[in-house]
Amino acid sequence: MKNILEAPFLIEMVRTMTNMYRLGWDERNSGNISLLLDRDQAAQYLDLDGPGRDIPTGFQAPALDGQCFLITGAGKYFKNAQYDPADGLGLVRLTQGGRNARVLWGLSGGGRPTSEFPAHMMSHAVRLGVDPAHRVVLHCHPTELLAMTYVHSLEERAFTRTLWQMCTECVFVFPDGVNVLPWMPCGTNEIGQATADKMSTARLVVWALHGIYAAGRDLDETFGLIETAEKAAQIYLKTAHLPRLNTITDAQLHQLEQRFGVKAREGWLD
Ligand code: 2HA
Ligand code: ZN
Repeated sequence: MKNILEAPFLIEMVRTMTNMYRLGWDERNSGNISLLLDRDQAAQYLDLDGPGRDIPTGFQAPALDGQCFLITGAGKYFKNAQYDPADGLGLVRLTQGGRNARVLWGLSGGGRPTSEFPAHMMSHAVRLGVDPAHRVVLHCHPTELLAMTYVHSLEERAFTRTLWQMCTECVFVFPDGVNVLPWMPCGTNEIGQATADKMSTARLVVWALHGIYAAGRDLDETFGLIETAEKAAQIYLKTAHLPRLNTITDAQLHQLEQRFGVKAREGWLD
């Protein structure tokens, strides 16, 4: 078996967490990531069918039964992942139709999967139905997007259109737009199901007055979705209190659709 601390998926995960911490998106123990692993790749480092510590999940995810995930640990600080990955992260295999998570590596101090495990697993199941190449769910508290939810309408089309108008790249980075959940208590199966439902039509789901969820095919792409939306929110907040003299028009957004071969969410451009 190869050394898992040298596995590209683990190194990339730790780099992503460190980066997100430095951007101020993951204060204290906030934020969580889960990465669906390719079985053949992960089997180079661990016996995926071997024994492990069993943790009841409190939910079901039959579509993900037997799948292995690299996940962040509940209460762990993104800041510290680089110093002790085996404490802050875990590699788990879902068993019993998702009702159990078997820890095969990591969560070394007796830790548990992220408190947002339900939202992650339910979102993976939905996104895999939309895109078989889907692999990553990522949650964090990006400052500008979070601030925007206090001062902007939470209506999804309006929220998305504002972001699309703030940076030329937005409409082709997230043509499916941004869905928005009203504030709800976090860490529950209810917010997990609500998030997963929203994930059926967009890869970005804002949790009003809390943060954001993103889904994608790899860590870079998923991180980049949030990075791009966060930049747009920053421009919005820098300009919202000033007279708007110029804007990217819907006609120009249609030009971008053609230029980059993407289609904006049906009905969200005039
Ligand atoms: O992991 O961010 O939403 C802590 C959180 C909960
Ligand atoms: Zn959070």
